[in-house]
Amino acid sequence: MADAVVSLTIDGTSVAVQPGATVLDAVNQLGLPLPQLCKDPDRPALGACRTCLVKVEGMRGFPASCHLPARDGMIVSTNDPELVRIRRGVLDLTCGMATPAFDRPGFGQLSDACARLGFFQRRHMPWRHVPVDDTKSFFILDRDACILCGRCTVACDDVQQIGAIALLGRSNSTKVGVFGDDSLASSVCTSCGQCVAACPTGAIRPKEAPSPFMREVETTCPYCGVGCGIRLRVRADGRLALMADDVPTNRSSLGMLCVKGRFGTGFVHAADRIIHPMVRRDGRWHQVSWDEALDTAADGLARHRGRFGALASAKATNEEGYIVQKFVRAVMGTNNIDHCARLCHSPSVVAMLRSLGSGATSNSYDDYEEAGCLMVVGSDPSSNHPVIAVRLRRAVSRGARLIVINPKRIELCDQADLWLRQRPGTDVTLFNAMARVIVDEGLANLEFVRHRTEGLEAWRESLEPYTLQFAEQVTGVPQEQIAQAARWYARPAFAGSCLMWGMGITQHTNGTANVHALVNLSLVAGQMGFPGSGISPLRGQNNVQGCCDAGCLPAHLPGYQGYSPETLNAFEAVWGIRPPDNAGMALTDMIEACLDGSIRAMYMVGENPLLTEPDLHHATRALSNLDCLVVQELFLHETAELAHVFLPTAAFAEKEGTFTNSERRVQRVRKALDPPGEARPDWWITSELARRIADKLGLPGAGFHYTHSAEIFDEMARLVPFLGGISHERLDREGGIQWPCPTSDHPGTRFLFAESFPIGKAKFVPVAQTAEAAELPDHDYPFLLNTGRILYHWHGGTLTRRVQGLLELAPRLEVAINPEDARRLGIEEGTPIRLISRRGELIGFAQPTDAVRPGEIFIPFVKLAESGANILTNSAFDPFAKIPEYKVCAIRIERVGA
Ligand SMILES: Nc1nc2c(c(=O)[nH]1)N[C@H]1C(S)=C(S)[C@@H](COP(=O)(O)OP(=O)(O)OC[C@H]3O[C@@H](n4cnc5c(=O)[nH]c(N)nc54)[C@H](O)[C@@H]3O)O[C@H]1N2
Ligand SMILES: Nc1nc2c(c(=O)[nH]1)N[C@H]1C(S)=C(S)[C@@H](COP(=O)(O)OP(=O)(O)OC[C@H]3O[C@@H](n4cnc5c(=O)[nH]c(N)nc54)[C@H](O)[C@@H]3O)O[C@H]1N2
Ligand code: SF4
Ligand code: SF4
Ligand SMILES: [Mo]
Repeated sequence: MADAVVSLTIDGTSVAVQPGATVLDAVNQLGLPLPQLCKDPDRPALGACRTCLVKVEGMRGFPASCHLPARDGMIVSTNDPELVRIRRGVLDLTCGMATPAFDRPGFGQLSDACARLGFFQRRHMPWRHVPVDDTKSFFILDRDACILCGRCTVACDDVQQIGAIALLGRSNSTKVGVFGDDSLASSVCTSCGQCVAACPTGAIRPKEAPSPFMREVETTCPYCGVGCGIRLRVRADGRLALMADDVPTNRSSLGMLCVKGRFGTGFVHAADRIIHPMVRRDGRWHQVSWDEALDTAADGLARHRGRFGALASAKATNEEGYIVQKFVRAVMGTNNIDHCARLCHSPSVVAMLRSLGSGATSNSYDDYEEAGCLMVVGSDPSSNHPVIAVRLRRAVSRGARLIVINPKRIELCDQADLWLRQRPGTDVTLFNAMARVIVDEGLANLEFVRHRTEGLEAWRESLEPYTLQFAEQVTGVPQEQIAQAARWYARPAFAGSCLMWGMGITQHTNGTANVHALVNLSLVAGQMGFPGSGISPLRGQNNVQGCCDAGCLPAHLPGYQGYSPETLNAFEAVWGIRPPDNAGMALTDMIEACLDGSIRAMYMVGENPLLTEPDLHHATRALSNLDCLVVQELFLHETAELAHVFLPTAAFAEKEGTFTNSERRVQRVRKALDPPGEARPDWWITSELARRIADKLGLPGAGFHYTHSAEIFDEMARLVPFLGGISHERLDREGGIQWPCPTSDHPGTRFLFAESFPIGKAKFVPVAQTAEAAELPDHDYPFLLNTGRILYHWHGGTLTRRVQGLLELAPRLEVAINPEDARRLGIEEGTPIRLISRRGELIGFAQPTDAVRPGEIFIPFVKLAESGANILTNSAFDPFAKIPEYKVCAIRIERVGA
């Protein structure tokens, strides 16, 4: 409020507000109880409900304060007797249309306002009873309590750009409803709950009443890399309320959430959460003390120092990732440290580090909204980055062109100007051909290419074979579409072009080549380094960006620093121990090393490879071979069942720290609850383990004596230049900050590469189309299997299967199959079918849809039956990034019982 210049008096109290504020803003700043039924705090005023009326000296009548600009020297009253009489009349009429949900404590501004004015008696309206729509799992629509203020429809339409609900009918018969007056469940509603948060009466309200809550804690969503701000509410009984609220001031999410962030945090209270340390002896789990568990783990791991590997967790905080890698390097003497980024964006990191010197998203979500062209490749944001999808929809409604490149029809195709539907595994050809169009048609940004890049000539020669004709043959995409996409991308209608990609690019045996092809394209078009442009490998887990930054990678120390003598010196100076100087094993290599015995002990923090690794029979054989497996987790999941020691950890809502999201924004994670039972934060557990092993082996201690995660952040910020200016204290004061932020007075960085690249000039790297995939359909296994995700589940489902409402929204494994194939095989909607690959089989339920082409099948890899998709997939991997080919393998299909 530093430069507030407008001051006014309300009910005798003076208040200062920013220019542009309304009188209602000033009233709210003073915390006065003025009803404002149709005003969503995050939205412009609708001025529909006429309840926020005020009296202003020298002004006639009683204006609605939500529409009234605050002016210097105004004298305002909210409780003038005549005014109160009129407001009562308005509320009386309003109540005449609705039965406020009085019985929902903590809910309903209308009921609060009525209670203040003594309207309790109007509880039931015998003349009006509309059945409640309870077809969605988390909330209901109870039209008896609706005052037709329209806030929910604005939330659905204008904010989330979904348009599931509208005000239907006219005058007397107007009501909130869905298209065709059907149930909510039949609509396109995604259960994001923006309407629930907006409704002032409780007409749309959560099924589970929030009950009086004791406090609210602002933190960061634990699910995806968008990194939305959420407000957790802690109820009187010490549990989280079912519904979390959004944080309007969060600069990444701008007050939006999806279903998982809003309603999906209940897994922390799951009945089967493990809250005591355990040791497995004679095939049975025994609950033991922390001392015994830690000593047993320390013994087992110390015994195999040198034949040891660790996985960190992209679900845990930056501080916890940093501590795990420090333990592995300083105490276990190895760089065998990795995490799920290997299975995810490792090709992006490998290719971008080589070409540009930075593996991170170059731009910000704000750039997506400013861009003139958006190209979304091998990524399904509506289900996997839902709040980014909102921003893309908003950009389209402002006139940006949207190009979707995906073999599967995804929701965004409905908004797209152009959808290229290539054959899986042919992306190199597609992007090389687009690049050739840009070069041949003179669309290249020569200025950028000349000053900022090198290697153009050799690369240009390598494009020779990729004519449009050749590309059409290989990819199946019509030539004209390839050329059109290239032209739009290189020359957007306004501002710049944003290129974003996901697992459809990376999870292939040619994943690194795919990313190079994309980066080359953006270089030749010069589409980075200015507002509305840039390249984004959309990050998956809530903290996978942070886990990479913190050094949980085998080839890099924290901050992507290599093992040069100078860097090792710097780490030795802080740690007191020199990290080893040779690159360690990647996750996928470690799995193989378990089989050949070169790894005998593993420490696994917050990952579940026995659902998420490819070819699960193979992975199970590997991990069963270990002499010591220590798992640090919330749940006794598939991998933990094989462990020797289980260390129960605190979940995101039970600890302090930071996550870093997909736009490089470091954000605070705050403690709302005490960890249950004996669970402890990951950083505490790893530090204890480190100290015990160092003692046991007589190694120097390396300083694992932390009392708060802020101290760990400070140590990391000392060693990682791009985090140097960030601290918990600063984040608490200013909100999230985007790295690079080298000094404490640096504001953070919205986009990278404005002037230069970390390696000086960016490199064009020629890449050629290789085999489309390691295993393609053949006579025996005629279908191509594509695996991925759905909105309502998280990976194998370890978290989301424990949230009842999410499970209700997606209770069984649906197998997307083209209707033509279904007809030929005599399969109908819901028919149980068996999917069989060379490695395993599982049963799902057919869902005929033209989202997939004939010959292609799509399933999410969540385990909703006896197994998950990875029982089928192939462990063949990309030679550079070591990422498995999750997106392509061959299967055959049988009707169950046939
Ligand atoms: N609801 C939900 N959200 C999530 C997750 C979750 O489990 N559930 N997981 C998070 C994580 S860790 C990640 S990494 C992200 C992943 O987010 P996305 O990258 O969007 O994930 P996927 O659904 O695996 O795959 C994306 C798309 O790749 C397409 N594809 C398949 N083969 C090809 C190909 O050869 N070429 C091209 N161009 N496309 C192809 C598929 O059709 C699919 O639509 O999501 C994050 N968000
Ligand atoms: N077929 C197929 N397989 C895939 C993919 C695909 O597209 N297709 N995608 C791959 C990708 S991109 C990814 S990222 C991987 C994901 O693979 P994983 O990382 O193995 O999957 P998650 O289920 O997210 O595992 C996270 C675990 O962390 C635990 N956890 C949550 N919070 C905390 C915490 O604070 N501390 C600790 N210690 N643990 C915590 C959860 O209980 C959960 O078990 O899957 C990969 N597997
Ligand atoms: S359901 Fe709630 S938000 Fe929607 S129109 Fe009715 S009262 Fe307003
Ligand atoms: S978009 Fe991602 S970060 Fe945002 S609420 Fe949904 S799961 Fe959480
Ligand atoms: Mo991922």
